[in-house]
Amino acid sequence: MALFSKGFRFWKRLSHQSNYKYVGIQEPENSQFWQKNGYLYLPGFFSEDIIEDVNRLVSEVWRDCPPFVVVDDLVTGRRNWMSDLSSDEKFHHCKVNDLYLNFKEILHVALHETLVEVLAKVLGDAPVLINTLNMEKGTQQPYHVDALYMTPLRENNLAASWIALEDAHLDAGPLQYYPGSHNIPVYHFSNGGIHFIPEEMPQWQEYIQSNISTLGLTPHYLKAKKGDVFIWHSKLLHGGAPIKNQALTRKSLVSHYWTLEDSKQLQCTVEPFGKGYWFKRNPHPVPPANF
Ligand SMILES: O=C(O)CCC(=O)C(=O)O
Repeated sequence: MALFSKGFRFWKRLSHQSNYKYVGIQEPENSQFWQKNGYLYLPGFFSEDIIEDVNRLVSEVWRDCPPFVVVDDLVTGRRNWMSDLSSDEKFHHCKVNDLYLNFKEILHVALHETLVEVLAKVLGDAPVLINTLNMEKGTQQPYHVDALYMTPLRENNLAASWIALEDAHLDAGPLQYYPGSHNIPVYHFSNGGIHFIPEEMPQWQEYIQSNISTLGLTPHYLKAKKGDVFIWHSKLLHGGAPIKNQALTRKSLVSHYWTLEDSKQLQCTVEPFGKGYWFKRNPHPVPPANF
């Protein structure tokens, strides 16, 4: 599929259209970049003001702990309502889930007009925002591919955007990724599907590791600046590097997108926002306290 049929002209057009400071991506010959590497890096995409709107919102959410916000506590490994966290737990590393369901500030960035155009090019269809995650610190998440967990109807019909809400120091557990790993043929679990089966993850890891060695792929670490955007493919191997300096934060917003066609086929309720869409659904269920 010719993803970027108009090549560099497309990017120039985008940079003129954007309301935000936009300084282009990678190299002019980037028409093949996505297919070869499985990611795009868009430095200086969002202005300070826009990012500060998001940071202000996140601070207010942590101050007010609205009853509908769900967090994943990366210390206890539990999913919880933010309003049920103890005062100690509020200091844990947490992923704040799906602020997009309630806050326009998140939709404004995750479905920003220019970002939607880039996502539509890489997905070959209008993007549907299916979740968002706000992080204060590095996740230290093991290497994985998103297609394992947010499994799209068709294996390539998922993409993610990562927005730096502050400068990301390399000691703060930066995003790590293997360029080109999205070209590793998808792994099929014992039921024939590509959605993960927890007991079979050691075999998946072995499979990925052996392909990485065969292809000679090497990890890269994202030293992002505030306002930069990084977009990755459903099968790009990525995770959060270990945090070397625990005093450092690494504020970021991660968003995942399916395609409009797949979302309709899956009978998701989708709402338009500009030229993109978002999946209107309930927050993730929270297990009972002693579960
Ligand atoms: O920000 C990170 O450290 C990793 C995020 C991630 O892997 C994801 O949301 O899929």
